[in-house]
Amino acid sequence: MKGLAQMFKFPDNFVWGVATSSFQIEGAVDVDGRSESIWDRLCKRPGAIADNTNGDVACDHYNRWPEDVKIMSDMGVGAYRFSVAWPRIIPTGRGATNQKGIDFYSRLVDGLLEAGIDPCVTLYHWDLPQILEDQGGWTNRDTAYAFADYTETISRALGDRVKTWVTINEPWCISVLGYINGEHAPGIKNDWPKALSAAHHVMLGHGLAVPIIRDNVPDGEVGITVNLVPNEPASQSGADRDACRHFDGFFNRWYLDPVFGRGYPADRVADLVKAGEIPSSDLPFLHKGDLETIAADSDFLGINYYSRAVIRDEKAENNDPPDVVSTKNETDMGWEVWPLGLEQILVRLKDDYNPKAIQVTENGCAYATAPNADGIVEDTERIAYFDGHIRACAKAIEQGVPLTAYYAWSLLDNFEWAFGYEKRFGLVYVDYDTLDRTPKQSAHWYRDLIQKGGI
Ligand code: IFM
Repeated sequence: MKGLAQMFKFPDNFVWGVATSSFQIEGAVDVDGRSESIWDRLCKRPGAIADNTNGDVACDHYNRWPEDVKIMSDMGVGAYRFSVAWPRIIPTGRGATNQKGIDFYSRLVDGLLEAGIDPCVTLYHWDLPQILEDQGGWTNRDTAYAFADYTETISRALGDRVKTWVTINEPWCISVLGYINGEHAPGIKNDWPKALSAAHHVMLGHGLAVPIIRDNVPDGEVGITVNLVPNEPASQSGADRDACRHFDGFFNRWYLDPVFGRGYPADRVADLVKAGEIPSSDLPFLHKGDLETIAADSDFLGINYYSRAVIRDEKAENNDPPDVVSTKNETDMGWEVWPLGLEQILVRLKDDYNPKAIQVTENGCAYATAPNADGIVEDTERIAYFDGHIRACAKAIEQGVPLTAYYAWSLLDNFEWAFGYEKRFGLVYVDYDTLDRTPKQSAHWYRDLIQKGGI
């Protein structure tokens, strides 16, 4: 691998962006016809959110979006990835469109384009209308078709101006955090049949959405975003290597393989049966033709990268001593800072799956830095994190990875799901009492990098 002693210049058309999602920043949960989402409901469950907060106000982006667009424009970003809240567009989940919801995103899109920022829309970033959850949510196959209808509506409304579309954000989180550890909505625990059927219907929704976007946005591009965790065994023992294979099947291949036309990984299905999580290798949710639908020809693969995993089989007796250990350099999430993992996963995607293009749709870190007495937010750890990971992108491009975009997570400090507002991922500090925004030093650093187009 070559070093990067001199400045690495990214391709001229490389997209530098920032990302957010609707529930995490918008607030205004009960205005202009928006209905309840599964996250509004989960926030009401005692103990579900670490700081007992909710998304009622969040960053008040619903009202303050012009200020946020101005901040992005000052930062010089080329693109803004945001998600559309399904409960604003079709409050009943399936059926009548709420024009006021469409109008909000339409104004935002126009504001972005006027500022020279390309919108990138994520259709589903976890805020399912609660009314659909009451009918089984993603465990109900009908939800995939409801998602297709919603895709039709919103891509017709915005497709003349929005050219980049992400169907689903992070199916692993929807499935495992929603139905196994229960920290995410709908907050169900240890139910593998539900987790797998929800994952399948989410992926089916992706496959159904792709041709709809193609029809409504012929000059657009569409893909799914998966969160990937590169992994390596703590030692070369059979036990650690097998645990690593298991982890990779569970985290990465379960989503990548079907999207790339390979179906669900057989070894992972066998693991689930062996562990008694599902009764047999028959996957009852899998209908004829589904795998073809899920493997819809996309324009890019979106990946979200935060950290790696070092895998140890803790149950193995007389296991080899570990020769790989995680470093203690961790963010406030307790996630190891490991830029090499981003380079490795990008190269692996090229080698194993050969996507037409890859976009890093999220990468970022939580650190609690607040403004100092002079009002400056000196978030040097965040700068170091971004620097390391953008260098990793550069090295991947040098190795032939078709990486076309990088979106920093996140534009603003925001609602970090089950952690509430305690974890701050923003390039911009948000004072949750006043809702004032203060760009952190990392925002200035990112602006300079974008201006230079290299690192
Ligand atoms: O905040 C989340 C985002 O919603 C999805 N990807 C990971 C981020 C950090 O946890």
